[in-house]
Amino acid sequence: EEVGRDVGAGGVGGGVRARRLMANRGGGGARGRRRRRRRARRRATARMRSDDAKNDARARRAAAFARARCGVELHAHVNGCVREDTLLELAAARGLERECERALASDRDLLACFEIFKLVHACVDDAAALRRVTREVCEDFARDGARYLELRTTPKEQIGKERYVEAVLSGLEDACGRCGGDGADGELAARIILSVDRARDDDASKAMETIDLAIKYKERGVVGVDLSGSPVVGHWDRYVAAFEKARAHGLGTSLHNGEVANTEAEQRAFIAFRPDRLGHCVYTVRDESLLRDLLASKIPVELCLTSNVKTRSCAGFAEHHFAKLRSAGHPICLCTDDTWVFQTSLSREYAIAAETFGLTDDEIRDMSTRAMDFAFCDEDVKLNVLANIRNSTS
Ligand code: 6MZ
Repeated sequence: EEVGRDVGAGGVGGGVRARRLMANRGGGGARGRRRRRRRARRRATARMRSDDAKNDARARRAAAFARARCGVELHAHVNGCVREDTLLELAAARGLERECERALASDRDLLACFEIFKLVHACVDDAAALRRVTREVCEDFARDGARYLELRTTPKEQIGKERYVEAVLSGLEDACGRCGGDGADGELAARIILSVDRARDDDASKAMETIDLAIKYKERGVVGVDLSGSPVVGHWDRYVAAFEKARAHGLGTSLHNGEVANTEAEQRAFIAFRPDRLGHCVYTVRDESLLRDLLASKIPVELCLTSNVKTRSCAGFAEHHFAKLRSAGHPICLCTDDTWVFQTSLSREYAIAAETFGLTDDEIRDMSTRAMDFAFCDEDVKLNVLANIRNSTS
């Protein structure tokens, strides 16, 4: 293919450069073409084998992390983590199966993801479905080795915001017991963060309504609030008062930050607000002065490797800002963001970090333990979870 392009560029019949290239790559004519094809096939097979070997090694490592049961997940969106079979079943009942299969097969950048979420929301469109999805997401994280989970989700008018919160909390209780459990039994403890969606909650009063629900349901497992949704719509100004109120009521605050370029002013304002945690910070780390502000702030950052690579915000795992923040000694934690949308899991994210940045199992376990410092739950739950991680096997 490459040769073909060169020949084209050299003119019909091929220029001197093209002929030389052909000779170097196996000569012209039918025999040359066959030879080149064979070589390309051999290269492709070798590449596939090395990818398979890499995937196998990653899968083995992920399985080991899952068995070790030391996972801590602080940044996962309920509907982005829907179980695939469930989504397809809900979609089929709503005549949306084809669209879901297409969405799953599609490659996606960040903005395309928000179209996929619309489809998931069209499938998880009533309280029963939402309760089931929340329960299953908790079960899936537990099976993948999580000891502590903070799930975030956006209360939606479609179901009724308060009914929405009730349904999510019921799903949480179905999976983890009262208020999401306290980890004393060695099982997964889970909590809920309510999200304000920059697109959906398009005025201050809608954001305030979500914050008021978070305050109301604090005793049942809501521990924090988050600002998320498409980063190209909405303004922080609209939400500051709501997030200040949440903080005044003892809720944890987390803001999606720096997911797209050219948002320096907003990123500066986010850091200045001093939330308890920031999500992503992809572009924050690329700007000298913002990076300085971030490092000075010591605000823990929720990092989502696969999400940032799949949405093409980062060129590859090796280029991810995980390395920069870790080497600066900045507080970070590894998260999945959306396990279904990005076809990942917490143990897989740990495996990728281990493989890409050369971390040992112990270093990964330490990171996970450290993440509990940034969790929004009560101290006694933290102590239980830390003891569980300490006592975990392999
Ligand atoms: C910003 C995201 C996101 O709330 O319906 N969400 N917001 N950046 C991301 N990075 C990829 N991934 C998910 O879960 C889906 C919602 O979470 C937010 C979006 O608002 C999306 O609609 P819930 O449970």
